[in-house]
Amino acid sequence: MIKRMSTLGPGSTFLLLLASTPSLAQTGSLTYRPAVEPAAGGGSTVQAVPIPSLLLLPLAIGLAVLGGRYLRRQHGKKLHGILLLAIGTGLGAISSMQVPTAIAALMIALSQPGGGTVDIPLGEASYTNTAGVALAITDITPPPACTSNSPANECVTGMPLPEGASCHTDYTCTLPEVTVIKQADGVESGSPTPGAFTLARTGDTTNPLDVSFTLGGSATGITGTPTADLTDAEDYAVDSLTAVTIPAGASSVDVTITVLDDQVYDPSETVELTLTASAAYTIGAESAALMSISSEDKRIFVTAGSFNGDLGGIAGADQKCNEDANKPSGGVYAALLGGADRGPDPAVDWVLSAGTSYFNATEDFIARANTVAVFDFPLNLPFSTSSSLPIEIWTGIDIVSAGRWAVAPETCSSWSSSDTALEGAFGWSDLDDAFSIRVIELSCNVFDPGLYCVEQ
Ligand SMILES: [Ca+2]
Ligand SMILES: [Ca+2]
Ligand SMILES: [Ca+2]
Repeated sequence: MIKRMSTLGPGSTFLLLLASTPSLAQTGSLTYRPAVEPAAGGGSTVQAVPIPSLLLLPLAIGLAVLGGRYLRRQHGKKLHGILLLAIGTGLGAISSMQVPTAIAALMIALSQPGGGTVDIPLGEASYTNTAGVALAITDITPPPACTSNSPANECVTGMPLPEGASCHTDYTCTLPEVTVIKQADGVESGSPTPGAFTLARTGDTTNPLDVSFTLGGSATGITGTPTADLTDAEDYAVDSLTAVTIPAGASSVDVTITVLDDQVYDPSETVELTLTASAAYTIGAESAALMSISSEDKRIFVTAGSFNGDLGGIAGADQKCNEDANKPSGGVYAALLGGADRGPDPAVDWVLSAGTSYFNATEDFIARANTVAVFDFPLNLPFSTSSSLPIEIWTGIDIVSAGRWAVAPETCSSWSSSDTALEGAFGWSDLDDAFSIRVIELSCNVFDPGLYCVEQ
């Protein structure tokens, strides 16, 4: 019987091709070098490796055919024929039982006489010294996060491997499981608050792990530098729209959603991160996460209706706003008025909010309220550019100084009187300077001013 493999058969060539095919899964490595001369009296004996069962199959067929021919010859030696047929059939049976095992194990040749390194794949593998010289294994690096199943004749560091000898590895690995959660929502404002997703993995952290994803939701992300005038398609910046690497030594990584402060009316948008499948990991139950990007975007419109100074008080003015034909759909509105129970300084039931961006009825940017919740001038756009809407607007506001507003003395008795002897302060809606809030006063019986209505 052949005790050691001296050459590799045709079936082995096929298996070696498999072994050299790049694998998506993780691998370890086996390093070998020429063996040093064993010390006198030393040197261990390596167990002979049985001929691989794959090689038994052609041998069995050959013997069986030969046996058959003997039997067919009239003058043939029947005993020889029967013996050969029986041996061939027996080997064939053994071979067929062992073939699945043989195919399951990858066969890897250690073919470099000067030494080298080969991959250790997952599952079973055998390594055969085909270098023509005695070898020794100098290093075994298992595939990360894998457990050895301790096969017979396992390859170990320091093991001598005489010419033709083989050893084996068998590793079982568990793929990491990746999940995603929302860490924080984003807020668009003068000083935007970034949002974040956290992607986490289970298991070994020796190596970095590339994780793929898609970003959806109503908000639109960009990489790189945003344009100067941010468009509706530039809601946030992110390092990559498709992937992130969990670094070596870390079990999680954050994907930061850097909210961009635009002048686009987009009061509430969403970002959804969905994990994408990979051969390098499995995806856990938390496979997607949803983030909101809230913004302080609000609208201001000029009423289609026009009124004298008796608005029914502040509450009546608010009601006129919410019932007005020019009110955009959605939202609750309050009248921008100074009165006995509404004003900017001190803030009493004040309708503007510091840092909030305001947009007109067609969602064009008017201005951002400053830190004391009033507007600096000039505005980006007047409150109204429509000639069909009232130009004069009741306000009851004084511009005390730049950036500081107060309730004017003229408020038509806090907007409850149309007495011709009383007056109300007003502004012009088609101007972008301080006159948009305060020009002079009108008698309270004048009936054609409108109102500024602010979304709350
Ligand atoms: Ca957008
Ligand atoms: Ca936006
Ligand atoms: Ca916005």
